[in-house]
Amino acid sequence: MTTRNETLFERARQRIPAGVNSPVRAFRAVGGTPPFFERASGPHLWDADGKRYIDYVGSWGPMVLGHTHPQVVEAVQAAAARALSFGAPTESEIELAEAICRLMPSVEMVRLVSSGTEATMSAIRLARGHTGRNLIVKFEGCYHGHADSLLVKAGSGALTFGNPSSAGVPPEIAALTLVLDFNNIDQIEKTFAARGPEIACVIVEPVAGNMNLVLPAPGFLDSLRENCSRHGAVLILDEVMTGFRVALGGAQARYGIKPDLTTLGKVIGGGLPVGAFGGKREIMEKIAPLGPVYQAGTLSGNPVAVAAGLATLKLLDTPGFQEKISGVADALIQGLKNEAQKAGVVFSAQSVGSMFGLYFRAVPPTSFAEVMQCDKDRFNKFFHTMLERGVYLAPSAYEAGFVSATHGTTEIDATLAAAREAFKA
Ligand code: KE4
Repeated sequence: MTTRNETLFERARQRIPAGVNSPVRAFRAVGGTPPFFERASGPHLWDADGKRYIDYVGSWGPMVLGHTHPQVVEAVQAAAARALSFGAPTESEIELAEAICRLMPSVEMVRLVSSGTEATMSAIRLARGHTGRNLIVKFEGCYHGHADSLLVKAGSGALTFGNPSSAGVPPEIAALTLVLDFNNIDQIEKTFAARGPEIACVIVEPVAGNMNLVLPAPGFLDSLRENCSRHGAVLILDEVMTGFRVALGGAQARYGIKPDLTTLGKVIGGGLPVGAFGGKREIMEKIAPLGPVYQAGTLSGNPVAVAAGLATLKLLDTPGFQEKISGVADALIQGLKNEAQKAGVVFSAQSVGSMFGLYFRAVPPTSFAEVMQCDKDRFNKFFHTMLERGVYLAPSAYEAGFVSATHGTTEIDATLAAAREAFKA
């Protein structure tokens, strides 16, 4: 019998490439038909066939409060009733900028945009404009959105030129991106020693969440900070995913690193399209119309999206919130490790704040190469067994997972019951 999800997927593929508006949603990493969701509430999603899932994707990070939080929905409805968009300044944009600067003191000034990609693309251009240099450094396995300069990977290794990891990226552009190995301090030292004066910026996910979850090794972020300072390069922490998730002040607060620029997204829009880049005043003042680096956006600071973001940040900034949500992620991780051990499955897991990583590998990976050693096929089988049992994990072995403030013992117990079956499958 054809399910409604299958019918919708077939129809979607007629008019939308692979039937989706973002590649990972097509389930090509795990196979099968993606559920088409119709509504969400708290920790739950319901698909077109009326099936309920416990959600550990959370729209890839934004839904930290849980879905359709009443105060966020109310703020959005009130804003929408006043105006959908002005394309002109509003007080609410000032309030969101002030909130970001208060929660992330390294951010002295901030510009709102409409996606994480816009934020990182603009931050890279700003770093190049500020330094007058062209080379940028990123790390293999880190994802910063789909701007040309950032869709680059290489045979990783110090001083390796980037190769396009997407058609349509001119080799001349990719060649300006150096790709190093995440957590490899030696490569950073060597790269800066050889080419420091040419490097405009380093951009890094301070906790990697796009090659599954990989924590920064001791000294890794410090090495980036020291080398950027010594050579006059801009350190950009891409906190689109980690911002307000691994700690209220983001990874920069958790690990005590002061970046020159920070990029944000996801949580600061509460599920609506908001991104941001910000940091040192002397750098941010190079942005148009103050300075020579151009950047713009029709819907930047959109009042309805800003209302969702403001309401979300206000609710996040309450005593005990981070401790509670981190505790739930930890309970999930410990429970899954126990179930895997009882089933004799080679499995590891870890969490940081409300983000978590699951690995079919004996110990959590500390590098891209180790992530590649995880048993992808075993994950895919686990993923589908969990999906059948109403647990929606990220549809890829190379993505992090997220809990929300609405995930409680009921959801964790149900997840572990499903995992008990999935580990045996
Ligand atoms: P967006 O352009 O998708 O809003 O943000 C790009 C981005 C930038 N930086 C980091 C650290 C990110 O994680 C992202 C986007 N993350 C992916 C999830 N792995 C979004 C999901 C998708 O691409 O559909």
